Amino acid sequence: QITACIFDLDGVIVDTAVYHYRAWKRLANELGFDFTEEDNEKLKGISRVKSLELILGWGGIEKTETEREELASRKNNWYVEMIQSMRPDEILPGAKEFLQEVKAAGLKTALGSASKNSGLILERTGLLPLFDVLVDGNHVSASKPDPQVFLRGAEGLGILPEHCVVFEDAVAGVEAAIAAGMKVVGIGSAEVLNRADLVVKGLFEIHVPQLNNL
Ligand code: B16
Ligand code: MG
Repeated sequence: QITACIFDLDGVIVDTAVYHYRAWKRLANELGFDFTEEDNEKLKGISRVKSLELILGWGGIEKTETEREELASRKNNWYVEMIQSMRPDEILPGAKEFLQEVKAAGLKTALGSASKNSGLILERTGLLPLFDVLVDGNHVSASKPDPQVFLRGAEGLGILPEHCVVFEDAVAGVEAAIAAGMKVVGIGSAEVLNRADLVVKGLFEIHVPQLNNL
């Protein structure tokens, strides 16, 4: 019996990947190299620090930890500047409707995101009231595929992992949900997210009655 839904943010509820890409690209360009949108795919669901490490690797650049911290915060400032002006019309198709349907059915909702900016994004898009619990990059010590972010969410809701279903667009996130002992609905390509219990194109394709048949 499913009694809670745990949502990833970027790629499931909103599409902030394009803003992350712009900010990381600007940073890479300042450092004298570039990377493709295809490379950017590899950053989805990955923490800020890990993303920077990957990008510096692509550019063949080595930096000290202090320098990396400065670079990560420079990128984050540009990113925050862009998401400040996000509007409710940037919510992905069906996401708000599905959240409302879940709440109306009496299920609990939690956010399980790697982003340290999730609060701002949910506030800007007006989705904050639809979540019972928020767990993001500010609250965990290990990032996806570690299950911590989802286990914290279940804990916060007071619901056992086996009664939770996770909605995820990233391979690392699907792995994290499985490791947490939860059901998982992949958002995106069934080929890529082949370990998910079900894969849909977006939250517009799923409804509450389906959740107990995963
Ligand atoms: P921040 P999610 C992830 O969000 C993004 O997919 C990933 O690209 C980003 O690096 C990460 O959040 C950290 O974001 O720099 O805002 O802390 O998909 O886990 O909701
Ligand atoms: Mg995601």
